[in-house]
Amino acid sequence: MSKLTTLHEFIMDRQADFPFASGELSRLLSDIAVAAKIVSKDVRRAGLTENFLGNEGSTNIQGEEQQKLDVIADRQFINMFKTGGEVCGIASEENDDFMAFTSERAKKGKYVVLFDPLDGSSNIDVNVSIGSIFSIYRRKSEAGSEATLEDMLQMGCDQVAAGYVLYGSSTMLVYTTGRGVNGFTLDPSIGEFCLSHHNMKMPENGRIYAMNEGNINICEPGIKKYVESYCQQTLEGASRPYSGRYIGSLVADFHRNLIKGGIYIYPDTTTDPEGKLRLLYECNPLAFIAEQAGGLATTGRERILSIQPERLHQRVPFFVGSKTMVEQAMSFLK
Ligand code: FBP
Repeated sequence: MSKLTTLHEFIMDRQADFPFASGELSRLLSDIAVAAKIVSKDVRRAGLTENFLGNEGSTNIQGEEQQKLDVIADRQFINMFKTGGEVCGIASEENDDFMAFTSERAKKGKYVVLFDPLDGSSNIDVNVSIGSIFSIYRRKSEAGSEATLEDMLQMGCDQVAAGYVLYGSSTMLVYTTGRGVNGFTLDPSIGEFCLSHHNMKMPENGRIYAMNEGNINICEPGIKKYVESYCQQTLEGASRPYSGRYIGSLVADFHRNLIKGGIYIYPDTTTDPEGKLRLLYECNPLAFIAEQAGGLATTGRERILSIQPERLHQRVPFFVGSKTMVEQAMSFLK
């Protein structure tokens, strides 16, 4: 039987990859794993626990109804970051403004974290896979001072680490520090994330496309043409038509395509001219993972990781997945 490698062991082993590492990033990644275990417990018991399902009765800055579990997960992660000592500030989907932590210890923290505590929240009450997404940067402001907006609005290519947690048939944590992508499955019997997917590579091509086709008539003609005359076209020996698979949970759709090959598209539409998904805590972290696994992530026209953010909750069109498929889809927009 092969030796189980826990996430903690893996992080400590990989610390040697960073000559000047002082352990803070390792501790921060371990903190994220602990918060993920707590959220996983809450998600898996949601149907049994009073007050875990349904709306919170408030809306976030995006005008979306907050689910109770959105707020619970948000609090778990914020509490972990606030008390860990490595993080000086955060921004999350559920909070209008960024938070600069004010304790002397936190102000010395080297990192900022931007995160979506529970992605795909419209699927919580119907027991469909959901996820958490995180993006980590080194602060730009002086250590010891309070975190600033400038610390939050950094380009995706400057991320030091990013990842997601998938609450699916099992709970998985997938992350990168810029040296490849690795996946860990939570073994509830020992309460540990264990290495299950080493050095993940996204297949260069695939035959799965994921898009909310309910929007097909409100997105630009190039996308309609790509879906109808390319993805859905029957062509002998060309592994088409593709299979349409849309879970409506970004993390779940992304994870499937990471393993099997495929493309996920959430374009800009006449109703959402900027697109729906948020650059800082949905698109940048998944783009970092996609590129590290050999895939591509663009707006349909430009590389996601090269966009200079201007606002915390900025939205962008999102085309992510297997390299050949994203290039193909982009060719229809030219
Ligand atoms: P949040 O749930 O975090 O707001 O995420 C956005 C999201 O739910 C993605 O997970 C998903 O891919 C997409 O929106 C679904 O949007 P739509 O319902 O318009 O297809």
